[in-house]
Amino acid sequence: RPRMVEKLSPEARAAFLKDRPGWAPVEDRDAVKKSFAFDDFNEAWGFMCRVALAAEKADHHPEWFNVYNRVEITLTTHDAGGLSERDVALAGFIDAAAGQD
Ligand code: HBI
Repeated sequence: RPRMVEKLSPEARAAFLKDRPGWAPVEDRDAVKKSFAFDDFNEAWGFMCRVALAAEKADHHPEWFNVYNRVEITLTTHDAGGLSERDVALAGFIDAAAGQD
């Protein structure tokens, strides 16, 4: 059964977008998206492994696309029908895992 979780308030959403450079709202969805480029596929895949383990641990999973050294990640909380604190937390982990902190 999906866990109950609240959507972010407008203020929390604005703070999220201000505090986390590169994450941008997605058209026609209450979601955010960010693109990453690594030196090669090996680096991209290692990044995805780190994120995958954190996602499993948090039971909160990204929507992502990978081609060679590029990874595009969209975050939203399906159980909430939009952005939640889980997305804020995962975005922070993702940025750190990409070496952006
Ligand atoms: N990942 N992005 C995202 N959104 C969710 O609502 C979600 C998830 N991973 C697992 C999960 N929910 C669990 O609540 C399952 O029970 C659905």
